Amino acid sequence: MSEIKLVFTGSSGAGKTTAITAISEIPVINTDVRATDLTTTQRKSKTTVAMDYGELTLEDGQKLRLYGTPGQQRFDYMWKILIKGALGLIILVDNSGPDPIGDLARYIDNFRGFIADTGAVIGISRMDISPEPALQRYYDYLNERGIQLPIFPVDARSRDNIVMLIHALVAMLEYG
Ligand SMILES: Nc1nc2c(ncn2[C@@H]2O[C@H](COP(=O)(O)OP(=O)(O)OP(=O)(O)O)[C@@H](O)[C@H]2O)c(=O)[nH]1
Ligand SMILES: [Mg+2]
Repeated sequence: MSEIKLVFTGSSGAGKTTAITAISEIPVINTDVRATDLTTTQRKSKTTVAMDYGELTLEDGQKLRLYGTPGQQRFDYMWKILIKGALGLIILVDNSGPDPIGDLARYIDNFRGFIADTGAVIGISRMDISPEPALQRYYDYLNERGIQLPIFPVDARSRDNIVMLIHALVAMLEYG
């Protein structure tokens, strides 16, 4: 594998655009616009309407093409388009949102075919703002559903955190 397409998905405000911007070695192409929908994006001024795109080359020369989906449900037609040809999925969940476990459930349901066939990792962001629910709640939820996926606490602004998440995913894809 010399070129790998990875997709970041998850709820609005979880940090998909932030994460791709933190690690991309090229200027990120994004489609963020001023948010007009204050109910879903009240904590930030911009939201992704189509996609983010960035690139990262790992130490071993593997080139990663990084795509971010919009988080808002009304742009969910992009999810199917962006997941085509992807080799791995990163689900980001905003721990400070009103229903983070429900958010995770929604993305697992939406991408369940892809997750079953390939691989995914889960990053829980904004835990510094809201430490609850604890990581164990997410593991309990996955266990109830018989799903085994790694979960990491991450700060989407941290390059190291996001690179670690990606290494975990790439290792899963290669050896899993
Ligand atoms: N305090 C804190 N802020 C974070 C953390 N992770 C991300 N953020 C902030 O949360 C916001 C996330 O915004 P975006 O990156 O636009 O989120 P998105 O997932 O792309 O959202 P949509 O495009 O609307 O779906 C940014 O303001 C980040 O700086 C974290 O762990 N802690
Ligand atoms: Mg975004």
